[in-house]
Amino acid sequence: MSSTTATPVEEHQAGDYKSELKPIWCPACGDYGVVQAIYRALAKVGRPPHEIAFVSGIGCSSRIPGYTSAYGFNSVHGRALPIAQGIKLANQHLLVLVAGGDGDAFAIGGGHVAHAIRRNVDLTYIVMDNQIYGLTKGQVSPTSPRGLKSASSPLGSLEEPLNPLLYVLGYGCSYVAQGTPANMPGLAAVIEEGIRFPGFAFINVRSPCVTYGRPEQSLKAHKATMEALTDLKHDASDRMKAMALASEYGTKLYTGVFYRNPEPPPTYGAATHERQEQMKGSALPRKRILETFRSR
Ligand SMILES: Cc1ncc(C[n+]2csc(CCOP(=O)(O)OP(=O)(O)O)c2C)c(N)n1
Ligand code: SF4
Repeated sequence: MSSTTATPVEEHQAGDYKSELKPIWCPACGDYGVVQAIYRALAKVGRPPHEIAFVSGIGCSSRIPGYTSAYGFNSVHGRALPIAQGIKLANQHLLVLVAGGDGDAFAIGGGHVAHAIRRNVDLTYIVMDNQIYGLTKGQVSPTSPRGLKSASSPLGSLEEPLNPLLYVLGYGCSYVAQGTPANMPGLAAVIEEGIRFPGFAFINVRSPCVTYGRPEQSLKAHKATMEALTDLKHDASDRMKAMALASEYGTKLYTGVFYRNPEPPPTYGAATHERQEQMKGSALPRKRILETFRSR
């Protein structure tokens, strides 16, 4: 169970996490399914909405916090993670979720992902990877396939796509999963597990953009091609095997947990708490810190 659990778990229904705002996504956008899966996962975890903070950047997918009854911050494009880390460190008892698109996460916000992972702040990061910029009307994103014809690449993209799964595994993320709204129970389950995981958890959600995306990224296509990692008997405690499977991003649609660190490292919150305990009763380190600041 995550260190974020502050109060006894209560009985909650998925509907308790729904806000009064009506989503304005295009009809049949994959993000409708993602927000439903998030409601289900939150109900299972059972924390009341006022103990949850939901942070996003800017994009279609980044509207998600507004559709939940948790505290929400639809912030700045690419900056959801620094804001979420600040919130979590200021109030360790809050359950902090972060959401955004593949552009928000891996283009403008790409640098923040590595640092959030190495700090290991206890956050759940849900990326709606539709392999396109949706909100700004269909430009290539970091995960768009090479050759994609789009608003910004009319003759076809010349760039290799980034692999979000390998990216986070490479930086040492301790919980890495993938889901699709084509399999709602599976998606809700990996989100729930990510929330409960003690540390930074990353969930790549292949959420189709029905307006600017490709037909092979539709829910129908996902249903026909997705393969559960449990059916492959994948051992999710094996990081190297996880990386081998993750390297098939773009050709295979695996769902489930790629990697779950069997010995999760201490979270940043736990490490700062320990440091504070060490400093208790000792004026020296505090004095040294103050002297360092004054000498600047
Ligand atoms: C600093 C800044 N740069 C660019 C933009 C324009 N912008 C808004 S959303 C977005 C990309 C949206 O794509 P993605 O993050 O993948 O989310 P999606 O809309 O597909 O869910 C861009 C480039 C902005 N709002 N702020
Ligand atoms: S543009 Fe694409 S991602 Fe945005 S709401 Fe429409 S279908 Fe969804």
